[in-house]
Amino acid sequence: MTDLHKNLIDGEWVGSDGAENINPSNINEVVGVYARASAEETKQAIAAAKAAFPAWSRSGILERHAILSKTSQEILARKQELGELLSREEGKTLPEGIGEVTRAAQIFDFFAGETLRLAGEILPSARPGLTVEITREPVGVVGIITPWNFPIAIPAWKIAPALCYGNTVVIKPADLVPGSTWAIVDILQRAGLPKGVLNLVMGRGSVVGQTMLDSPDVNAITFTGSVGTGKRVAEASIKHGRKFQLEMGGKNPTIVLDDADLKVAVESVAQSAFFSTGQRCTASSRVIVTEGIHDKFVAALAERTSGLRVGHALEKDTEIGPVVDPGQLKQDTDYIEIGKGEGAKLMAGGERVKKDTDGYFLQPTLFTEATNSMRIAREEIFGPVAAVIKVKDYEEALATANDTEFGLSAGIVTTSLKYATHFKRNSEAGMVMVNVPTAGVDFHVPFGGRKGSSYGPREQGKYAAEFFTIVKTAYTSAG
Ligand code: UN1
Repeated sequence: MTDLHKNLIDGEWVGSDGAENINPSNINEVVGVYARASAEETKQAIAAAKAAFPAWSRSGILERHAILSKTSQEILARKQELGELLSREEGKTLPEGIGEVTRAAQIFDFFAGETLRLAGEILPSARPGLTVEITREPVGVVGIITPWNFPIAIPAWKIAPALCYGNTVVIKPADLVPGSTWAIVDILQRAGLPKGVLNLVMGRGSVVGQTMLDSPDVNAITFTGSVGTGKRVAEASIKHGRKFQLEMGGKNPTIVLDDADLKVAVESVAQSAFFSTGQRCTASSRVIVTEGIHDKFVAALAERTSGLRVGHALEKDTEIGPVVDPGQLKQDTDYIEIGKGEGAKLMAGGERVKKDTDGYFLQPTLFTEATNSMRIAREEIFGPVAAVIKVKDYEEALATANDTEFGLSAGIVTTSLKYATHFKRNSEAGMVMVNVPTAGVDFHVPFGGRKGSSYGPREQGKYAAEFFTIVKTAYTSAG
């Protein structure tokens, strides 16, 4: 088979059989062929990571710094090419694809820097004459399972800290979009990683993911994806007594208050709800609007929504790329029917779009007259679908925003310092956005949610050390 991208196991590229990676903007185009690992190959990858751990965990910080820094530089130098690859396999627009690649480079750069800032603490002991040292050590073999919606940023924000703190890695990217992860693994390998430190096993969750979950030699698993799979990761990990970190769904609210700047409100909601085709766990799908601004806001947002240009991800004027695959498209269109059936009013979109190429194009879709008890306001759709809920005042808006099983990101658009301040303190989300979209986060600060959205320590920034290291407390008596 030509053009087969293989798995990386113990420093060797292996695999003879593969699956086609299809472009959702044009389903007649094959982006590439990617090997699918067997359970046996996954076990070999885990064994290789285990064998590589003792040496890598003691490797010098300059070696780790050089590899992560070199990786950042190559990703950045190739951002156009890698951005195109990402947009072709996942369907986000080219500027969004290049933006995500840039973010991946920034993440590697950040963790290259963190290798030089590893620190501990020294405290006097409660017992005179003793000292206490608190240090962080790597956890061991880290299993990484990533979703399809951020094919390069999420692998980067899990691989970079794992390696920075001295862990070895087995990564399984989403079966739908293995290309971007393959590219960064190739870059890291050429940047000088010793064999076995980073292993790539592409393929199915039921084979590769399950083998990782069942292995007693995987010491920690970091997962981003659906709630259902997250629960399976949790159950299997508790059974093995391993550390785990989950980033799952969201049903993120944006509150728009009477005193909001209308333009800021419309842009913020359009961007959070529809950009990246709404396929972000940070997307805003519940728009909670107070009654004084409601009609004006809804009219402006409906106009903006209808004007968004849907099309091929690589075309110059496209603002909204295709849905990723037929399964997600069906989920989106099913929820549009559910919304209509529940009595919400379809204000914009709702239909598939025909283009020159055969792709999964769907109009951004806006419902109004929704209530917070409707399924379209409670369940994560993961598509370009948002529902407006009208409320009386800020107090009702806050209660509605918090009335959800999720708690990842929450926004408010207001010019009132009083309400903005109150919302920052009383929102039950892990990330709060004032006059900015709920999606689109910085790379150097903690990321994560509360309630049903997340489990375990935060990702990103220096807070990543919490998951990727284990604390040791050493007592010394001078003699
Ligand atoms: C962002 O909004 O910039 O899967 C990132 C997701 C999140 C990442 C969102 N983990 O959508």
